[in-house]
Amino acid sequence: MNRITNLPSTNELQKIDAAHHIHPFSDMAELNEQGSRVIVKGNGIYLYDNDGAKFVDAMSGLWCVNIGYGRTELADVAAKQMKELPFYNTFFGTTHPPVVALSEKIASVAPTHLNHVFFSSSGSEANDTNIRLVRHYWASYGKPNKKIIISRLNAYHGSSLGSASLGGMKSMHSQGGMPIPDILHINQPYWYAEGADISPDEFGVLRAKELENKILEVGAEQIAAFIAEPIQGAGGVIIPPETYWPEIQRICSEHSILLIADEVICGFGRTGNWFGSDTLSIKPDIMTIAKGLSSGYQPIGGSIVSDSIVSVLEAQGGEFYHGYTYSGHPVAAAVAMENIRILQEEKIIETVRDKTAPYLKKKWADLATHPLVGEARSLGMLGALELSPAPKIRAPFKAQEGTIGLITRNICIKNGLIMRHVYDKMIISPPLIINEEEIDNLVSLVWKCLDESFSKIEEDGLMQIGTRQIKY
Ligand code: PXG
Repeated sequence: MNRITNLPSTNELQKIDAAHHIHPFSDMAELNEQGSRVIVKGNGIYLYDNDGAKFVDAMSGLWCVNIGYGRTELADVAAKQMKELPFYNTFFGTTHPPVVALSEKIASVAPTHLNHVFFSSSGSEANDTNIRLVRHYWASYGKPNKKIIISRLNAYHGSSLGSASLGGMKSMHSQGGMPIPDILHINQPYWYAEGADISPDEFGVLRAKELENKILEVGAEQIAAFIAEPIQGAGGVIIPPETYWPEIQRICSEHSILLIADEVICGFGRTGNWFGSDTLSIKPDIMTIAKGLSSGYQPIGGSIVSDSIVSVLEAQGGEFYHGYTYSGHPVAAAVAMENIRILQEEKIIETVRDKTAPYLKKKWADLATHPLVGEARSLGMLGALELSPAPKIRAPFKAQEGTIGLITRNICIKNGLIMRHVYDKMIISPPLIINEEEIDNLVSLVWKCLDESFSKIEEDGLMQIGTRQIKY
């Protein structure tokens, strides 16, 4: 391999990393034993490690580098802003031009009734804001008992105490005393694994009705909001049946429950429109944003809030005792603004909607004919493959859930493809700038990796059918 930097050797970096760096979501002993992958450079849809190996980044970093790597315009804007005004806060009656411009810009691309932005530095913080905001809203409205937030099992809303409580990952709840009080969970609209013999459409309605049943059980007078990702990302790119969202929308309106669409992954073009809510015809009261807002070039997130919520808060008066030092950080705001300029001027979202997403959809759907694939689904620039030893009957493997996914993931890395596994699902979320030729290359790499994985699984005697245990 040809090294492309003058950095210390990979081995040295790994040693120092192991000695001093605690990684997110990692088994420390195992990782330190293996050594971390050292990524040093990115360009377009490609990443390079410290030894010069090149990877197709089919995950856009962590679902965020929507405009791809290497856009120096964003670096220039950041440098300019740092020289001009590297920081000032937005507390105590102050503002600054980058946050003014970005707020207006976000309001202009968001659904027409969402015109107010509360900024954070991440999706987790934004969802923490949402918990406090919806409770504060109902208290201001004269209904202080409306405090409960309903979410879904296998949702991901972040890693802070509040946002991870909203999330429905049982493994996360098992550490650190979660969920916090007044958060309830219903089942997810995951037809492939949980829909048994009923049709996706019937299943979508049934799963949405769980929200209504929960509201009737607990009492709408106690419930503040329902939160959901339009399409679940970290849970495994779970695309709900078409019947699901209209029914959820009806239930929220009829029972006066606020609807929070967590657009951290779906927002800023991922589904072929500005927001997943546009693609799926959802009308949320609040949208959570982060990731694609700056294409990951700066940490920035926020909550886009409806006119009607803001008018109640204004009418009530008084302070919302909430804010982060970096709410509306000028450098992050300027970079986000530049990212949106690029999305707009280069018509990146239109290209996804009209050209590359339909192209990916066709190519991705062909993968369902592979003998290891039980379902190949995609929407916009999101895709998932359900691995199965008996695809026709959507059977799970006998091996512990995640074993086959991990084997396949490691084969992908070996072949220069960064594709994630969520248990035995393989998922992609490539940069929105991926072109048709790159999609061809990505999908043929996926075929190759699936073939290798198939052989390895057979060789290891793992092609055995098991019974489904749902894990989050
Ligand atoms: N909501 C959604 C829908 C997300 O996907 C967050 C909130 C939290 O955002 P921050 O910026 O606080 O991380 C996310 C983040 C994974 C993975 O393994 C996914 C996320 C983060 C880390 C790992 O797929 N999504």
